[in-house]
Amino acid sequence: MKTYNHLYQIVITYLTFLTITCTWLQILRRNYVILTLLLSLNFIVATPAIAANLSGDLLKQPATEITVSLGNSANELKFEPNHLEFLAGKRYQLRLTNPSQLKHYFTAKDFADGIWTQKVQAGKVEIKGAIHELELKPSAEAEWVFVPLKSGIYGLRCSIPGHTEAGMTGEIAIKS
Ligand SMILES: [Cu+2]
Repeated sequence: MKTYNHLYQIVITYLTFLTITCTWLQILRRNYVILTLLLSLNFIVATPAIAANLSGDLLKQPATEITVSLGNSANELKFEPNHLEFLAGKRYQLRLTNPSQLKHYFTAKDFADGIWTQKVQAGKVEIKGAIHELELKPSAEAEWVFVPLKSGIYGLRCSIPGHTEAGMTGEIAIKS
């Protein structure tokens, strides 16, 4: 009877040990999963953060709004204003409007090469990437969000035949 009791105790101890080990394994496994999940989340969060690092601070900057009118309601062939000034490293939102009955272009290729375009928004469409020229139909509007990079004085014109010749030109200065 004593031997039996002893054996019984060994079995109980063994079972208890097994239960504890299993619970620990489960906890460990669960923690491991959580840890992996956290690491994955960290990775997901970190990757776009690195990608946005270059422009991150600039994107937080409130954009300075400037409006340029392409032509006017009297259908005069000119930009209003025809002289624009920007500071390198600042964020701008250039609003382009066309209050005339004619189609116009905002053509400033060298200026466009000297800036970083965040986006161009027109209606419900948002365009990202390099933009060199914008066409605005009568009563159209577009918003150009960018950061000037290269200082200089750049030419602006409307490339509709006859419009540049008629004086639809301007000057854009980027100052450092
Ligand atoms: Cu024009």
